[in-house]
Amino acid sequence: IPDVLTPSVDGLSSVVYGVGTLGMLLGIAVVGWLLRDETLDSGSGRFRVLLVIPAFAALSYASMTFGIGVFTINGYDVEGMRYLDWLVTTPVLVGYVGHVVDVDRSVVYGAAGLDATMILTGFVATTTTGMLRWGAFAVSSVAFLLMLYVMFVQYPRRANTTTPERKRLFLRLRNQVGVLWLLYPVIWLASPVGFGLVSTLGTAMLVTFMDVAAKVPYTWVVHEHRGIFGTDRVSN
Ligand code: RET
Repeated sequence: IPDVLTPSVDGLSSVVYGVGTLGMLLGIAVVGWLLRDETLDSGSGRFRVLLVIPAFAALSYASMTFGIGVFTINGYDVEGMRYLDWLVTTPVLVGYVGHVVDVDRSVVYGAAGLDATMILTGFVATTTTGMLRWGAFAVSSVAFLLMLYVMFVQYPRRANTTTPERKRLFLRLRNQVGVLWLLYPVIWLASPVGFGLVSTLGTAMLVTFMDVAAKVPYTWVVHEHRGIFGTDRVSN
């Protein structure tokens, strides 16, 4: 049974995670500052909810900085808080993209469910060995591809509100997810848990960079377009 409660993280990775924590907090601070003069009923209230994404990640990164939730299994260090962060926040990132063009709830939940399946089976791949590991990796990758199919094919087809502004925001967020997220399985394969082409520290740096890049600009982009949620209410 892995010992989850005893802090164990090497010094340099810990520094990288400290930087990740600051990156998430800085992202929140910038949006908070940009919103300083806006009241909650100006349409930005709806948008503010998204700040839970970098906020949850900041907590997760702070934990990892101190080695909390890090356990060693099959000889690899696994950050439990990272998977918890991904499990909670990535379905929100994916679901919100559909919400922007007012896609029916069932489709949004379908995409979010595929995303959660991808993260859970990815966690299984990370913490097991042999056939189970590669089977779980394959299932996770298939869930990822299906999720991209929903975002790229079903979301546009099922959009109920496609004003030009909504469409523009939709495309920016969706394409960001479609491009950036493909690197995660590549990094996993290159990391010590995969083929060991990149060190533990290198993996920590790459994933930290990716996590900040996937979360902080996302909230900035939505912030820029927050006007679409003013008078024009989303019905679903
Ligand atoms: C894993 C390994 C198994 C195969 C696949 C993966 C995909 C992970 C992804 C993670 C995205 C995380 C984000 C975090 C934001 O902060 C689990 C690495 C497909 C796509 C966007």
